[in-house]
Amino acid sequence: MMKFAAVLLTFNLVTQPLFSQKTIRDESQVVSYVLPDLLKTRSGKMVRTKRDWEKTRRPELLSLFSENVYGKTPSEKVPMRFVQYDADSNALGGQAIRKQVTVYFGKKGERSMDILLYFPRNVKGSVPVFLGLNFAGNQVVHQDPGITITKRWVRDGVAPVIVEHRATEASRGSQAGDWVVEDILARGYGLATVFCGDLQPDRPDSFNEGVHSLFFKEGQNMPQSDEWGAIGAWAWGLSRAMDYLETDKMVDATKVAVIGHSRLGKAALWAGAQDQRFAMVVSNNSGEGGAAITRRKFGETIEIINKAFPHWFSGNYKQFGGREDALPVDYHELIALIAPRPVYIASASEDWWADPKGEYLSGYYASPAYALYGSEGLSTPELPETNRPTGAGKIGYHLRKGGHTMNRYDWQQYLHFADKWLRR
Ligand code: GTR
Repeated sequence: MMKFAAVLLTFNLVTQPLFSQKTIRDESQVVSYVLPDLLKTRSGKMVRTKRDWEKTRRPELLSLFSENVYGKTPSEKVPMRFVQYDADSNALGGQAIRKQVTVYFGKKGERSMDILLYFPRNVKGSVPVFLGLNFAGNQVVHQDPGITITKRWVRDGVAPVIVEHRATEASRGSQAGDWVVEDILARGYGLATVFCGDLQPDRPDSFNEGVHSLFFKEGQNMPQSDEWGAIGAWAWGLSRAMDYLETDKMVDATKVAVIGHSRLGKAALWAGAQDQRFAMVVSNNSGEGGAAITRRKFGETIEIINKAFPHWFSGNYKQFGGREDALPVDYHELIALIAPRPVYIASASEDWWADPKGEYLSGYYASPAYALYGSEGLSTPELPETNRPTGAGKIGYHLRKGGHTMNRYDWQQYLHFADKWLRR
């Protein structure tokens, strides 16, 4: 998923004037910066209690992220209908129960998303569930021939897996390494996943094809500057998937962890920040516009991300390219919006583009919000060594050795963390 960014970066390095800032990939080039004070309201009052936080600062931060970063999520409810079209109580060689559910949105079901669910077969009663969006259709998470292959437009991927933006049979299980379904089930968790392209295809000209159009006023075909972009729509879809999970007796809806990798990690964080029904949030290599502190300007920047992916954020976010210091928030405040719920942030050592240190620091600087609840966050600004998970409290972190991906090592840490916080 780095392809486009890498091309853009090469371009950037060769033709610097395209961007106003030099790309930083060396810690010594990071200049000092001042973060917005997490515990100070816009009117200058200090937040001292969780009541102050919940009544004043948390809503204020949510509005600031909505208006300036991701765009406002519509508050109107759309009619929804859940249709389960598949059930297999003997899936994955007998290890799993599989279900597939279509969620129809709108009076006439104009838009829809498919949820693929796996549950451990040997567990009685409801189970905690990991919920995450995938990049190329539900069939990529496992070879299982029972999964419906998406017919929708897919952004990336090479033949024979994806041909002319359509998924083929060969795409089954093509991202299974990101999901390790059997491991998740063996630990007693369920998994629910949705293709992000069901909500909005990941390209700039697709606002009419996704859920945005359900909320457009007569004659409108683009979001307004303060309205949501694709990340907003993906996050909204996660909340709608949660609406379904609340109705499924096999799910313990009080123990749903929302998870995502990279651009979908940004969506998971934004979903977790807005929707407090998510009991835990996992950000895997979410980088710029996700967990990374943007004022560090390390790797990808606001200017670069808005040029490469103009549809991800609100129109207003474009104003902050090259002007990080003018942004009224930084991303430690996004993490803090998850408090006091457990959050896990993961980076990878070779993923400098996503700024591992900036991702770690957002956890560290979010810690005072956890302290308001008597919960521990991260206690040192020092980035831990590779493959040494850290955080005894409600903020977990690791720097995995390797590149930009989500893999079995990452999942082992998420499952440990979930055992600690969701199983009590
Ligand atoms: C890159 C983008 C990152 C990250 C990544 C991904 O091209 O620059 O912000 O989201 O894509 O989603 O894999």
